[in-house]
Amino acid sequence: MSGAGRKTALITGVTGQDGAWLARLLLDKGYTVHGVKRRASSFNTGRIDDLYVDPHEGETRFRLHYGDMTDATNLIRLVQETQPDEIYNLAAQSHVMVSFETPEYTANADALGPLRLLEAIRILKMEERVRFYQASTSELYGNAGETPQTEATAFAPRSPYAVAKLYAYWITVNYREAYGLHASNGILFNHEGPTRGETFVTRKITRAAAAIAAGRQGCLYLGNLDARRDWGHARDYVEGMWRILQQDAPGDYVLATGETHSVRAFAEVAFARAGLALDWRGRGVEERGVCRATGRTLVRVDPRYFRPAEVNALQGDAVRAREVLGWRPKTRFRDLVHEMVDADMAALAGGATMQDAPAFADE
Ligand code: NDP
Ligand code: GDR
Repeated sequence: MSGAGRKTALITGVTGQDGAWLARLLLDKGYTVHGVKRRASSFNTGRIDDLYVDPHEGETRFRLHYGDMTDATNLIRLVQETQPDEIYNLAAQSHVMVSFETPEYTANADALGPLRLLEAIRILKMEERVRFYQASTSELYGNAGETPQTEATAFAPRSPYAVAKLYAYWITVNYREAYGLHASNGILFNHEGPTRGETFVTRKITRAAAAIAAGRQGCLYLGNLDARRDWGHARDYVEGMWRILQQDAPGDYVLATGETHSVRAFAEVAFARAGLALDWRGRGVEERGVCRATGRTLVRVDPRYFRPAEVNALQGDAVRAREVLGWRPKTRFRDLVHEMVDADMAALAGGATMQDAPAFADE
């Protein structure tokens, strides 16, 4: 622990959706937080700018460091310099569709990245001191034979992303068993919110609903409307991550809402919130969402968004997290969708432009 009994956390992926929520949570709990960010040619700290205090202007418990999951020496130095009590490994190439286009890079960052961090802990002889959290995922289950999925459900990954995360899951378990590390996996089902990346389906839909309602966009193109996911709120899930590392014993936990909804249902709720009632006509590739009021087609299916191998449906059972961690998600599906649409409508009303996420950035 650092000064005044304060705990120190190192968060990789701090500029991402979850990293920003987690940094906020840990700062509120009195932690000193070190975040790892990547060098980029333009600003990439939009989600955490409000947490940043210029070190020239005063004391801060939040510090940023350059780093990359593909750079082992950098990670070793960061662990050594920051001397964390807790490491949250959230950094990853996290887009499933993109992983089909960049499989080798995804494996490097998402599979070998966690290994590099675990090795850093060993090399620095910090096994006794550090607790390690690995951002594992419901994508590990693929098209699981069992519903709902629990910690005991067999893994059957369906993308280069999920295969890389499978390695990360097991190397975390292995370092726990082999070296006695306090290393845990959170097997998190999809979690979203107003700061969700714009190319994941939920945010793509809520941005489009807001933009179409404001007359700034004509139509939304989507892929598989029948895919089903267990969608929760990121704010609730980072609380679960923290609770996992507060346990005396390390372990692996599912975090999920227990509810599943289709992409189509998500779009209906989102468009309705923006004042646009969707009706579906046709099937398969022809399928389209027609606005009941105007008869205009607002959603079309574009096969380019179909995945080479799809995960059809996910639904988690977080009974272990409930019983051991006392964790429950607080946000219901409809409230989540409404919060996201409201935030996107407010952003547009406040002068945001569609150029904030260019059209070619949709996966
Ligand atoms: P995001 O895509 O929003 O954030 C990913 C973060 O990782 C960003 O900060 C990104 O930096 C960083 N990053 C990517 N590649 C590297 C690299 N090579 N080196 C260093 N940093 C890198 O993801 P989420 O916040 O949604 O998810 C957090 C973690 O949880 C990820 O590991 C994801 O796979 C996993 N997960 C997410 C779920 C979800 O529903 N959100 C569910 C289950 C697991 P930059 O900002 O520069 O791109
Ligand atoms: P997912 O999230 O793959 O579950 O991974 P995503 O929102 O990308 O896809 C969810 C489902 O929606 C279908 N879909 C579309 N997806 C996108 N992105 N764009 C579309 O136009 C579209 N149309 C339909 C997909 O086929 C899929 O079935 C997320 C990420 O956060 C991972 O990092 C994390 O591990 C898992 O959630 C749990």
